[in-house]
Amino acid sequence: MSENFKSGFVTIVGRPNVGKSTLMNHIIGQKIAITSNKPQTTRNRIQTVYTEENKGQIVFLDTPGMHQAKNKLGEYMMYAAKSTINEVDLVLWLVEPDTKVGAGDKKIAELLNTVDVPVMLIINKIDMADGAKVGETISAFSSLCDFAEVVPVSALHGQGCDDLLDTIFKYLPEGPAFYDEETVTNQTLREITAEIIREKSLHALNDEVPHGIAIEIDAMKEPSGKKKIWEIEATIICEKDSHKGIIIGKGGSMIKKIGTNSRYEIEKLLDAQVNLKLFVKVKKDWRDNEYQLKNLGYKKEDY
Ligand SMILES: Nc1nc2c(ncn2[C@@H]2O[C@H](COP(=O)(O)OP(=O)(O)OP(=O)(O)O)[C@@H](O)[C@H]2O)c(=O)[nH]1
Ligand SMILES: [Mg+2]
Repeated sequence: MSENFKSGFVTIVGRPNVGKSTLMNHIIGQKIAITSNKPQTTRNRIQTVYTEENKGQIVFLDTPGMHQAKNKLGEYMMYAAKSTINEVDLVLWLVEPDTKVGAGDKKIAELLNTVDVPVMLIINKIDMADGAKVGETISAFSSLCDFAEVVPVSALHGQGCDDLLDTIFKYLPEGPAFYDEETVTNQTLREITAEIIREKSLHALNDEVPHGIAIEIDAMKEPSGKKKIWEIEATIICEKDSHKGIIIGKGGSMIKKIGTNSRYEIEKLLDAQVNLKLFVKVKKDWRDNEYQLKNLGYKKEDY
């Protein structure tokens, strides 16, 4: 390890749907966090590790999009995001070029103005805007915080991401790596599997149904002996009887689609064949039930 090796923790915060998870996945070169075009996709704090030989190690924290919580799950998500800002060496605030500074942005700025560590403004999705729009966004947001740096990127296409990494390293202290080079995430295979099924549900379903979904992995058996197939059983939890019907679909068509899309990606993750059985269960208003939330793994104590 080189003498000037740097290491530190970096949180990615911002409003829902601005591309936080996409950016983190792109930087580490693997899909760990699920993404979708629906807001409030990420529900937990997701840690990944980026290591560059002889240069340094960045531990990224992807967080749920900051929004006005409307239920206990929302409160948990806000806690998962907000609590990161006091535990890191650097904060990345991600915004979109077409974002007008709104009440939500002002709230985030207020929060970020309370931290001692440097805050960088990242303008994401520059592939969707011209230079003038990006410039206007920078001016508008610069009045809210005293940013250490401003970096425009496209998380989807990778534009600006090398510059971003170089800039991040400038702000990290010298120190040894926190994790060995092989470590990519703190998420277990079981957790990633559940999230893949939730992502495919988010992609397939519309309106309010996806927001009320959680995934429970009931069984996940590694192949043993001659059998080379993982046996996975999972339950899609929803909060209303009417949602259950929608998730199952006409003649089971919707759940079949979610199952096929999930299996394809879980097989890539596990690099093996998978036999996936999906069930659907209603847990009325689970998003406002402390006990159910904890059972489904949404626990503040984990942070
Ligand atoms: N065109 C374009 N789309 C992007 C870019 N980055 C992300 N997206 C899209 O924006 C949507 C939201 O991306 P996510 O990464 O899920 O956003 P997020 O900020 O993690 O959202 P939450 O988890 O809900 O807070 C997805 O449809 C992405 O494909 C980008 O650089 N360019
Ligand atoms: Mg996300």
